[in-house]
Amino acid sequence: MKINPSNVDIIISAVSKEQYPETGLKEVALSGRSNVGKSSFINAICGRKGVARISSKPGKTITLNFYNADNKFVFVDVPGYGYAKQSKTEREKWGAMIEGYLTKRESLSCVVQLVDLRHPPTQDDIMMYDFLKYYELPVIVVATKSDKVPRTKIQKHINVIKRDLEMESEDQIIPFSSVDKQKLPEIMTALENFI
Ligand SMILES: Nc1nc2c(ncn2[C@@H]2O[C@H](COP(=O)(O)OP(=O)(O)OP(=O)(O)O)[C@@H](O)[C@H]2O)c(=O)[nH]1
Ligand SMILES: [Mg+2]
Repeated sequence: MKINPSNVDIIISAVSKEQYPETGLKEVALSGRSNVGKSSFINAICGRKGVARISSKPGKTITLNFYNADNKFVFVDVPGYGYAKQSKTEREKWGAMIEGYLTKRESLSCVVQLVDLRHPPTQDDIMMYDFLKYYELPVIVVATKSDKVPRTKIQKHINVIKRDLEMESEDQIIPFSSVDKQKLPEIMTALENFI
């Protein structure tokens, strides 16, 4: 699968379910804590720098952003969790929106769960992974910012993430860097299984 960068665009920033677009395409949702690199991942995969907005302030994204990836599938940028400065009301609003989308969306075909390769998963990461597995959603775990980890240590960090998430053997984990994009072919192959 090849994505033509000039055929990638935002469809809508949705604030409610009535606004979710009906494209007839399958959807791939990005989940992960705030600042882990979800928007950068979309830009890297689509080959277009500015298509998904990269937050200068974490926690800024409070909408579900739908991106048409060259009519092959739709990326859904989900607002990040675990942002400390969010109020309780904001967290509740976030929870209702995400839960509704992830559990009821028929066109959703898989979730890319992003975790930071540099650190062990947080409690929120573990909860999110368990939530996705509870709802039997196919998950690809992508460990971001691999350019910040020495090559010889990458496998060790991957093993920690696998262990702490208690990852199911059928789920794939791929280290990735939106800066060097070295593992782009592996990511595309993993996505192809679901679209
Ligand atoms: N070195 C490095 N930095 C990255 C990588 N991916 C993202 N970043 C940086 O991490 C910061 C956050 O990236 P975003 O893509 O905005 O993260 P996000 O998960 O979309 O954040 P929210 O929208 O707030 O949930 C930015 O400064 C990015 O430039 C990566 O692979 N390597
Ligand atoms: Mg973002």
